[in-house]
Amino acid sequence: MIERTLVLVKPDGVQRGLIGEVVNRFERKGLKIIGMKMIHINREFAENHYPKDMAKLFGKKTSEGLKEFGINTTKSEKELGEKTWEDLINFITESPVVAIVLEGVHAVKNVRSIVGSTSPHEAAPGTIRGDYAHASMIYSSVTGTGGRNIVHASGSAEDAKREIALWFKTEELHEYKRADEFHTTGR
Ligand code: FUP
Repeated sequence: MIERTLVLVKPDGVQRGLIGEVVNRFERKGLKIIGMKMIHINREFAENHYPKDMAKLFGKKTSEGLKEFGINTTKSEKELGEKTWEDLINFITESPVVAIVLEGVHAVKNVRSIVGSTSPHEAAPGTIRGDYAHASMIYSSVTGTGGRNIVHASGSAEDAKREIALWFKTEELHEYKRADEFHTTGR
């Protein structure tokens, strides 16, 4: 049940000086930081992190969002999805990000709870996205600004494995004992 998961402090989080705030939320939960670095990724790297087939999902979501707000478009779902994906790639490569690997019991689920819903306007207060952002994903699609939601967190243990292997070499991940480990896990 001990899992590893990847978190990114995205360009908006880094530019807003929120690195410490983000890191603190995971540290105080008792999750162990086993890898951390700042990196300015290029387009090729970004396309590996956010594979282009995500555009399909974005197309559906964007099209539904436009309908919800009564915005007419001549673009197809495919075009809308590809544009949203393109905006996301431009955003994630605009300045450095901080990549973090966290380890702990059910780390994937714990981290997703702390991060909050993808679209900041739906993220609960108390979560990172709920406390520090408010613009929606549909707003970012309409304005072409990229989804500025401060952090990325792996969606599943399987995604986490793939993402950690992309961002970190084995020797960049560290083993050590946290002083409070016995108290947070009983071991
Ligand atoms: P999440 O798992 O919370 O990161 O969300 P998704 O995998 O659905 O989306 C990945 C990233 O794409 C999000 F962080 C933000 C961005 N996104 C958009 O920019 N527009 C959208 O309509 C949906 C997602």
